[in-house]
Amino acid sequence: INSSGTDFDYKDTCKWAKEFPMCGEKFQSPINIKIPNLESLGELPPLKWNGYENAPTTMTLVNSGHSITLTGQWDDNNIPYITDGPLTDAYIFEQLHFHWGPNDSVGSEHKMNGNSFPLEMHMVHFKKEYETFSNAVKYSDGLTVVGLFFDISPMGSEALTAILGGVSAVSSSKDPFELDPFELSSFNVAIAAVQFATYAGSLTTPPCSQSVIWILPINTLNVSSKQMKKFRNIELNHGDTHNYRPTQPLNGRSIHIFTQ
Ligand code: 1SD
Ligand code: ZN
Repeated sequence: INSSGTDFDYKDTCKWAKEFPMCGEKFQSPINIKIPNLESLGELPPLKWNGYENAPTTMTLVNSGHSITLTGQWDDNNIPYITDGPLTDAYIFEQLHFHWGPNDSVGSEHKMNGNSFPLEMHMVHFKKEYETFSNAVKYSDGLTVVGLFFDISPMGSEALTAILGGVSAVSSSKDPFELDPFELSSFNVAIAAVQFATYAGSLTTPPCSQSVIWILPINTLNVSSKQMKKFRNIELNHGDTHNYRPTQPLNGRSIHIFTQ
């Protein structure tokens, strides 16, 4: 057990609830999204990405032992945040990280019509009103996570190249690595003009707080086999070879769809 009391592994995720009771609650993530069953949210304003074109002053990649996490520091007026779509307030960018598995048939946390993808990226944001990420997790509307699916394509993704440029430095080290700062807009540009699914759920890792408005574009970005190999070379805690949680029961929640 580490000092923050959040030591866990992916060998038997059903055991998480013993130590982290919220992992056993009813509205957990990830889930399987069955497209034909979705209700329409009707005409929502498009999701708006603000400040994503601003490069941060510093950018850091770290191996948390459960994923690689990218954070940045922006000058006060330049911090990226999202608004609109299903959101009622500004949600400030906190970090992004990835989920993958040992081969291409698994890896994503969410499924679409029962299908997994080899890679899912999570862009974690907290509600501005709640001021910090750690305070925001206490509220049911505290966080919004945009989850992007990646599928294998020989071309791969340029947006991932910048991140993976620093990955060898953190693959078997917990020391943070400073990347040459770059703007995150390549990710939101890649999902312009697509449909999104949205539902209320949780963090997919302990403590599994039910504080997340999930936003999932119903399309995929590209990742090459070579890029996937770099993810699979990352040493995770406890010798884990995957870091996706299995899908959880919907328990009556509705999933809504909207277009931007
Ligand atoms: O798995 C991540 C976890 O690593 C941490 O980043 C947490 C919030 O910082 O979020 C979860 S998740 O629900 O975004 N997968
Ligand atoms: Zn995640």
